[in-house]
Amino acid sequence: MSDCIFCKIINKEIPSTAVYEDDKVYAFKDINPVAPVHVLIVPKQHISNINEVDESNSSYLIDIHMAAKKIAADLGIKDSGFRLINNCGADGGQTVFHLHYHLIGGKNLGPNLL
Ligand code: IU
Repeated sequence: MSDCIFCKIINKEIPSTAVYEDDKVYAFKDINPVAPVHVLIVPKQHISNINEVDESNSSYLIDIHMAAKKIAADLGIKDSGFRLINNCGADGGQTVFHLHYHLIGGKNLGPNLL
């Protein structure tokens, strides 16, 4: 999608710090990290959010989870643990409307989600 900032990041029109890439998924460091590890994992196909996931594109959800596992291992947080978060829609706190999962870790995040 031409006016989507994450599509521009995926297409390298806007720079980012890549952490992982394959033919389906791109992952890069969040510009405003909330923990020592804060990576965004996005499908290369533009999907606005979970509300747009259907039978035709749901395999991206597996691709994203598999990428998260690889990235966590590569960054040394697989065994200590991490959090994978998706914000969906306005009340969910979504600010960029290209499906993305926050992979957060590198410290003890505690039991609370908020
Ligand atoms: P949210 O789930 O839509 O709220 O998260 C959007 C994230 O995208 C947020 O953590 C931003 O810091 C991050 N981000 C980024 O890494 N690079 C950008 O160019 C923009 C947002 I715009």
